Amino acid sequence: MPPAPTSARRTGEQQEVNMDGDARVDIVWRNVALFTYLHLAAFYGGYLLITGQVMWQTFLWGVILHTMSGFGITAGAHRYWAHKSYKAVTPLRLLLAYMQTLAFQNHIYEWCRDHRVHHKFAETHADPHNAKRGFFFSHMGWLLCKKHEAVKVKGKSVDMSDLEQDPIVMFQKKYYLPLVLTISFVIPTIVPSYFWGETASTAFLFAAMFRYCVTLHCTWLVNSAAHRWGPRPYDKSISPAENKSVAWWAFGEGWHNYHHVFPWDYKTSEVGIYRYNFSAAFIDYMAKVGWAYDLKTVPEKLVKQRVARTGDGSHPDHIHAGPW
Ligand code: ST9
Ligand code: ZN
Ligand code: ZN
Repeated sequence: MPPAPTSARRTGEQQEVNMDGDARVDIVWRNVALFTYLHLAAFYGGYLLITGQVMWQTFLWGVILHTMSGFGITAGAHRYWAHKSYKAVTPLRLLLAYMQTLAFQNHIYEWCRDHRVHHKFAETHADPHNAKRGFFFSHMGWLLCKKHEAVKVKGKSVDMSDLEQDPIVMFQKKYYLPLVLTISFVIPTIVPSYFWGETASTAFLFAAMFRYCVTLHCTWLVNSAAHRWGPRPYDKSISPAENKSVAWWAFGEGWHNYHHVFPWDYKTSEVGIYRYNFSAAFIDYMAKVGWAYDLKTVPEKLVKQRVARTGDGSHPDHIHAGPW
């Protein structure tokens, strides 16, 4: 049999693509329409809240759903599946998969593939939400247009075999649409109307649309704001920064300079210095009850060496009183 043509045998690593030059924007109008609808519905849900038309039980329900979906992304998709920064027993893996589905940020496999490509080729055209293309592109614009060819070509070099062998991930991938519709929209709407008599439309607009939209923006801030603003105590040569506000809104994921330097640390931040790390607290609690184990961290000595070698001088070790 003749050998396959060279181009077909090339891996993403070897193939030449434009990594830094001008990029064409190919808008996907279906997504523009869907996100416009989401934001209009979410604004209306927010209006119902501030005008006192949402029952307190529904408000609490929305907060619980936001918190659960946040942990599904941070402790689940991000720290567990994308980075494998700790191990988890099956009940926790199921809980994380449920909460990640609630967040409706694509299935775990796609979320992790995009995220691994983001780390490997950060701030080149192969990074799906390349922050060099501006705040809006890295925040949400990347979901409104076709991906750059470099994402698809270079993305092939990212190993996904661990997730391909994970039955929970592959089950969720296979049945994603019915799962996400049920878990992220139908259940959040039905529960308030059935259990405490909220109108179905208010439940939908507040607990589904408003809650979903808020969680999305909290997540997207990591790709936009935390890739732009804040000190860089661990590596001054990269754009990801330590952003306290984003850390608050994104459950501890704003300490992004540290995370890009030490992506395997389950805390995604340096212990002792940082705050608002609700996701680390969640994983610590899971470890306490025996559902999470083998939590990976970075030895203090290694962190200090890195701070001294590549930091921008803003680390408390340098200035004895950090900016935080
Ligand atoms: C959403 C995701 O919001 C948010 C992710 C944020 C990440 C944040 C990370 C920060 C850390 C964590 C912080 C958490 C904080 C949480 C706080 C909470 C309180 N590698 O995609 P397609 C190939 S989602 C390799 O269709 P198009 C592949 O062959 C929101 N290959 O490209 C693929 O085929 P298949 C809801 C790749 O046509 C093929 O290309 N979801 C890669 O250009 C086609 O892929 C939406 O809105 C790769 N990375 O379309 C959906 N990528 O998949 C939006 C692609 O079969 N997405 N390939 O293997 C879309 O509609 C489309 O993807 C598109 C691009 C229009 C954007
Ligand atoms: Zn990043
Ligand atoms: Zn990461």
